[in-house]
Amino acid sequence: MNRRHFLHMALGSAGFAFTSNPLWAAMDHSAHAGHASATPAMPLKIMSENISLLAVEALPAGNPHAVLFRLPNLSPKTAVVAATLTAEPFEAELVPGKKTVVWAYNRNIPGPLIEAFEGDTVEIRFVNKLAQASTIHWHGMPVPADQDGNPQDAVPPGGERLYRFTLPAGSAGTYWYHPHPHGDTPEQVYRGLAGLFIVRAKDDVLRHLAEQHLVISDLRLDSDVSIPDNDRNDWMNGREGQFALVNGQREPVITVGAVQRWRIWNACSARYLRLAVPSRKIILVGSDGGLLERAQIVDELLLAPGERAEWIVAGPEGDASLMALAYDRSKMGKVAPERDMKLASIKFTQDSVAKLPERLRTLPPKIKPVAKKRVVFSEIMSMEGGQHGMQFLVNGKGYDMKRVDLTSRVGETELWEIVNDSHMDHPFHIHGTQFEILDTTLKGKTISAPWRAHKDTFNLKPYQSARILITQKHRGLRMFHCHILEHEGLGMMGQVLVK
Ligand SMILES: [Cu+2]
Repeated sequence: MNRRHFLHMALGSAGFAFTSNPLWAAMDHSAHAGHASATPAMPLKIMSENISLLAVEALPAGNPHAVLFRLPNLSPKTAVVAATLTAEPFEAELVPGKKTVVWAYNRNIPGPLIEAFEGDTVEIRFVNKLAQASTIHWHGMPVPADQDGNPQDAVPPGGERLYRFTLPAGSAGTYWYHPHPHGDTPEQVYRGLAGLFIVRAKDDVLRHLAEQHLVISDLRLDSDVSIPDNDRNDWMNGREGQFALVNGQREPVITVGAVQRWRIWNACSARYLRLAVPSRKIILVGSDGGLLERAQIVDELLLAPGERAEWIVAGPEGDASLMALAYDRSKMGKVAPERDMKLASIKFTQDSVAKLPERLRTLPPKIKPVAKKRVVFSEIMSMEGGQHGMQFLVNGKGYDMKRVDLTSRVGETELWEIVNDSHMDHPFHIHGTQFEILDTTLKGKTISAPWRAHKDTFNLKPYQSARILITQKHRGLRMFHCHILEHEGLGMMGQVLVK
């Protein structure tokens, strides 16, 4: 925080700059207002210098896979989960013997795991000890709009509020929570604020299996072990640090004896995870919104930022690696070539064989849509005043928290066409409900979804489109946006009012 700078626009040909326009003005932070000048300044915190990154080896690797901290339930009542989440800066020892200031929930990185059953009422007191306004958004969960941490409902520094919601039948799944304030979401997440939420069903057919939880998060550390601000490249492409951690650890060792159920979160700001366990197959049983109808055997699985998956892990005795394989998402500017990254070692200590029921779940039948909507992600590069400029837009507009972009009716099923009219991948996410992908279209070729699933986040390749069925079950205002958090922060977000 002591190295924030505001770049002026004359950046030369080495990189892009951003035009001065109402979008950027809307993103301004009041503390920065004094920087307005004839030379348009970018109203964002930006690193202007080349920082020297900490060597990857400075973080210890090869430790046993850490168990996530579970948030204790303080409620004496049955079917009520009550707890407090406090967001605050604190000094964590990420590198042995050194202190890094992180922002975290209850001093945990990743944040605590909350567990509840369908039918439970959840009461979370949120205490904001940050110097910025913040909210808690319950990513993917069917909670009322006024309990979902909208940017309009920010809790000021030093303030607190209660989030209260009841988990409906059929909502079992693998979720997470993170801040969603206006403009500051990228920074609050990359400094450490994100936690996990599992909703369980009492009749879950896989409930007998032992679980492993793998939260994959991104981290960048300067050579002085501090977390640096975003640079220009981060704002364009989304931030990727030199580390992709699993439960806060570099390359932990996961031991698999008997058959296990893994829940995997992509909690990175922008890093795509093309997950694979080389020479072994993946048994995919769940997505963002709980179990699939049938297990799917795949060689690899792409998890875009915000997406989750459930796997069954079994296999012959031996050693293996969980990899994030190189994935080209068409970043802009001069960027390092994509490369494979090892996330974890896996030790299979016995020859275990997964025996799964043929049907894991029966999803409700598809409902015929009564309305249609179209959402287009786009980027504009301009040469305004001889300067490069870039905007991230939804239906041609940058985010305005006072504007309603679309209107839906509660309980009505709609067909949404989501279009990525840009040259870079963008993951689409919507609040308050989950949807089902019907098909995707790329270069004139339409492909039906390979299996039915409840989703709240999915990736669109450049110029790809998708058709989804979606039903909002609560009234109120909902955001939909790109889940590369820097793009969301720069305006690639819209609002649907559910009446
Ligand atoms: Cu994006």
